[in-house]
Amino acid sequence: DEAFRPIGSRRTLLRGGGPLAGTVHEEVARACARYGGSVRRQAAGPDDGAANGRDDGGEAGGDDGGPYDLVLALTAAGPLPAVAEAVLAGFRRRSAADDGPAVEDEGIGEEGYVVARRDGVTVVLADSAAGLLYGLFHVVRLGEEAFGAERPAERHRPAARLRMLDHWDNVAVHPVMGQVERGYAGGSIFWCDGALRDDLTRVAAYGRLLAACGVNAVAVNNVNVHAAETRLLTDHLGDVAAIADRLRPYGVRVHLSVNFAAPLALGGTATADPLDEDVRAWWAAVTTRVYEAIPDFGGYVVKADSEGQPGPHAYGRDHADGANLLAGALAPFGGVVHWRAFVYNHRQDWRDRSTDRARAAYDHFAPLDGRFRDNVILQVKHGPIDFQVREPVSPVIAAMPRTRVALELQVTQEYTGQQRHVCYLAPMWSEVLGFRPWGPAGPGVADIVAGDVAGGGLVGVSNAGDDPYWTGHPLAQANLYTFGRLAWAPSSDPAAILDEWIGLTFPLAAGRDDGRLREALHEIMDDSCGTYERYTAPLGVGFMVRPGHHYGPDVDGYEYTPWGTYHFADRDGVGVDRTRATGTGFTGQYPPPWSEVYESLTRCPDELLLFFHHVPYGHVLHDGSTVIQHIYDTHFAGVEEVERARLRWAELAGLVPAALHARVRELFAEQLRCAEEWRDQVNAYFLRKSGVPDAQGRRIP
Ligand code: GCW
Repeated sequence: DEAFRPIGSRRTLLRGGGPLAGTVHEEVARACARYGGSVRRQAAGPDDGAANGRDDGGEAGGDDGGPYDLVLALTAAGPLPAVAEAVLAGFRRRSAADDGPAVEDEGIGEEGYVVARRDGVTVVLADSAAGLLYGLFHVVRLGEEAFGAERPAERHRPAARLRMLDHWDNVAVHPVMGQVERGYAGGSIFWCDGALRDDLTRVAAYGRLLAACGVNAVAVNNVNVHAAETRLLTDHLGDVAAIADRLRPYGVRVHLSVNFAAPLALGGTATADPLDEDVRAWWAAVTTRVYEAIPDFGGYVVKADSEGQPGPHAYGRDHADGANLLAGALAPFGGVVHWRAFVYNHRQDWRDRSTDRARAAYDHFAPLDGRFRDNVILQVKHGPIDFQVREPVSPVIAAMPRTRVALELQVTQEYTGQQRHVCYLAPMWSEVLGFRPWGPAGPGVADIVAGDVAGGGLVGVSNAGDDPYWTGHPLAQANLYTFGRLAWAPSSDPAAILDEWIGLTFPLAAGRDDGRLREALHEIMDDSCGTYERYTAPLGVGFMVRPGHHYGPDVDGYEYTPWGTYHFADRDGVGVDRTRATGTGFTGQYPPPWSEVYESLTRCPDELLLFFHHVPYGHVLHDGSTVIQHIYDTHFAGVEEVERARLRWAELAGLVPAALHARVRELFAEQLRCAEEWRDQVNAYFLRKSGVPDAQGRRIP
């Protein structure tokens, strides 16, 4: 709320009707009530259902025609104040000149906005009220700067149309996974002990938070759909509708994870076979009722034939048959199916060297390209395994030119410190988004998933819960914020987004302390993901974590299990041979040049060496170090970095609220303990296996 001060202390005119413009009005009015400014609303124009020129303004101010410091206006809201007209005309002239004559009619675009400052007035224009809301948050981000020097009209539009968060929240507490699967921020904001929460205030606040980040869709239950959650589709649909009502004012649509076997499980049909007529009719009828209750419902999310979830394979059908069944039910209403590509054999025999979990998603889905209906979105985890801190980009993303593909990122820190460690994930995400599967001349991942209408967008597994700081670790909020900002503008610089987050989260301190807080937070967070990588699994090896809960080190924890995640360390070397020449052939799932780069021991990037190759401990990396010495050096360095960050944080007492400072201080103590544990286990393990001592003679237990 503090970040609204520059707006709340000024005079605002809002032109535009309808519920979302109402939200903008409430936001500004609330800030004005707090900081002494005024807002006048004129709900006018053909698309807002209000009488032309109707004026309900004046609650907080009562100005009669200005002057205003800020004008927020829908382009269709009838005659605009002169300054807004001038900005609009200027924008149209320039966009015509920039992009060629065809752009003249294009307008500002769905969810987009134009922001400018002219003749001492800050102007935000949008074609839709959602754009107006995002424009308001743009002004909030600018702060005082928004009311300073003149600014030429700038247009902002989201790169991806679908910017969604998946909640792995269970309705009923799961005996193993609890209320939120892989949740590290307390309970669910939606569900508690088997039911919808009575008080949904927090859900509305979440909608507001998401709009500020640019997120516009939320799936409200876990992709592992158990018995209680299956019924959200039918007799508990009212709960979903209640959540949708709270999120709608912030432009956030609700999606639901569904059980593929729901028609069978709920007793509606004798089978869940996707080609069965009764099954088709069941989904059609159920989906019609969903849209009666929630007219702007987003669609279904499905984890099928994966880790024990039911799917089309039981009936001899494939994923396209399964996805198209649900897509058919949703199509009349404009809904989409997010069908997850996270499909692999989790009952593998570790003795079998030919089966490679990394290959699985491509092997299952690439042959189906072209078979999916156009309202199916294939939701692909960013790496071929499972959200490890270092993986190559999934080859599936480049393998499905005739399928809409969404990129799935894990905002919740299952494998990256579980919100007890500081790990700012944006640099990793931005590397993924910038990866060019066909080499420097081809499109990047961001172009594929966010691009035009054919893109499936970005999906993040949410890290938010009912914790007072939303995300357990207060600094983990930056990951939530950045997820939304990168989905909106994938080429943004992670450090610049972090800077925005710092300004919005600590507006007073960030403004008043001469940059001390900003500087320290950048030092602590900018490369924290690199630090995490250094003290955990080296060179692209993954899953050296404690089985089950996945926190802390256990080098051999998954080595002889059915999950298909191995490092194959022995006395001579370490790594997984995924080459075509001598290994599992996974490198062949990439187009050139990467199929060649990854195949080659000399060209493979160091950080992925052990993902693609099994090498001796003495193998020399590009920087001249050996694999074994690299393991020792990075593990010592990673822990030192954590210790430095911890001390840096200690210096910030007084610059941030005391309780927040204490929470992070406690978490740093745990992070340091855990990082030391990682360092010592990994170093000791490889010293014992290899017998090669540390060149620097440091103590390895
Ligand atoms: O990362 C793994 C998690 C599971 C999760 C699964 C998935 C929801 O350990 O908890 O299940 O991925 O993405 O489906």
